[in-house]
Amino acid sequence: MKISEIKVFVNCPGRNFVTVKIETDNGLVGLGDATLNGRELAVVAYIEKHIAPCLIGKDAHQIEDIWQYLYKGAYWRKGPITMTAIAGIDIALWDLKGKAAGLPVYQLLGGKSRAKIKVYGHANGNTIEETLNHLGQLIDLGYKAVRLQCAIPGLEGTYGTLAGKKDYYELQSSRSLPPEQPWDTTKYLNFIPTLFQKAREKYGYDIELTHDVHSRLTPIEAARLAKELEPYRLLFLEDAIPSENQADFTLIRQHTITPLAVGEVYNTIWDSKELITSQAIDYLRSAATHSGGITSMRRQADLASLYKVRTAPHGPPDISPIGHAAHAHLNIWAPNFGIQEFIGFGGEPMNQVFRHPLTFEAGYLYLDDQPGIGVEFDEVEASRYPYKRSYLPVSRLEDGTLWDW
Ligand code: EZ4
Ligand code: CO
Repeated sequence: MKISEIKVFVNCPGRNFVTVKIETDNGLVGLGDATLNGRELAVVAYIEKHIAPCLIGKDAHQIEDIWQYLYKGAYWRKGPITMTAIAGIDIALWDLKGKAAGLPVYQLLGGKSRAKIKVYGHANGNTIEETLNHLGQLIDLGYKAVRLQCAIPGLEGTYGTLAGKKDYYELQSSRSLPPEQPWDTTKYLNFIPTLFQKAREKYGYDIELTHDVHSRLTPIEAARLAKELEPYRLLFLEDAIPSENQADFTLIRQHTITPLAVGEVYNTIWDSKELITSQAIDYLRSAATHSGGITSMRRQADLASLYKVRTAPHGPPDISPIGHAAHAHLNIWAPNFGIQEFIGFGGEPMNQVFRHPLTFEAGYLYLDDQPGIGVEFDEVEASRYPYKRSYLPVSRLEDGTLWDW
């Protein structure tokens, strides 16, 4: 099964997605997701100009060797552009191997550890009342776990509060430049515990709740928030701090029993190695699409399992249905799977461009048995939705200081 062609598609059927298609001399086709939100075209060039020429003629079955070739062989290891490009290729190769074997990818990983995949949704609002009404709607839909975000009084357009709107939050800007959002840590810290207090008063303790700080606090501020949230028993607090310094999590840990989750911007196992082995975190949120594909995610899950860290892959709408399907295969296999972030694919035209094997029902995702990853990509339909340059917002303090995000 020799690689005969590698094609890269960039489309915007609601969101920008980079889709990798590998063709082989025996007529099979494998699909991978290589979408890096806001920096998509750098990954496209990396694959088209630098990776594709090296892989033509190679045996598509040699997934591990190709992964090592692209990681070690480039000399320039790690980094989001490289690892998203490797991910796109790696996911497509697993898809091919599954199709060649006539088996779903989870079977190649070792089979099912569970029948269905628990997910958490997002409840958002401009006020606590709005957020709690949204939470109520998700509980009615059967969600067992929900992330709560709410606009902070005095801070317009806080992260996550636009999720109900069609364009989520990055494509909201009418200019095609990064939107800017204000930040104030004091206002934030004074407000968030009340959101969770009211949520528990209204809905009790059966529904599991999380919150995403989006890396805006310092370690000691994060420790204070995590401690103040203890009475509300979060499933986890996500991205409490930026994590260039992995040891910072130990400081938070020493102050609180609120479980900690991090990893959506990680691109290799090295980014989380100390966090896992020191048991400073409870959930690892790295994503197949940004973290070197299925080959790398399997390795991360296995390391995490030794230290009682569970997997909770990043599942935003800027990961394509191919990336989500890759997660579903990993999640249904991983003995230490925790929970998957999932807020749906936004209906048409997404579902026409990507036909995927996932069904949401009552708080769980179900994965259909199909060979490979199980996604079909309609190139003709996709070509009707050209790429639109778009950016994530940036965050500034009132005095103009650029802030973490
Ligand atoms: O900001 O996917 O947990 N989810 C998140 C996401 C990320 C975006 C970045 O592209 O934090 O909404
Ligand atoms: Co997040």
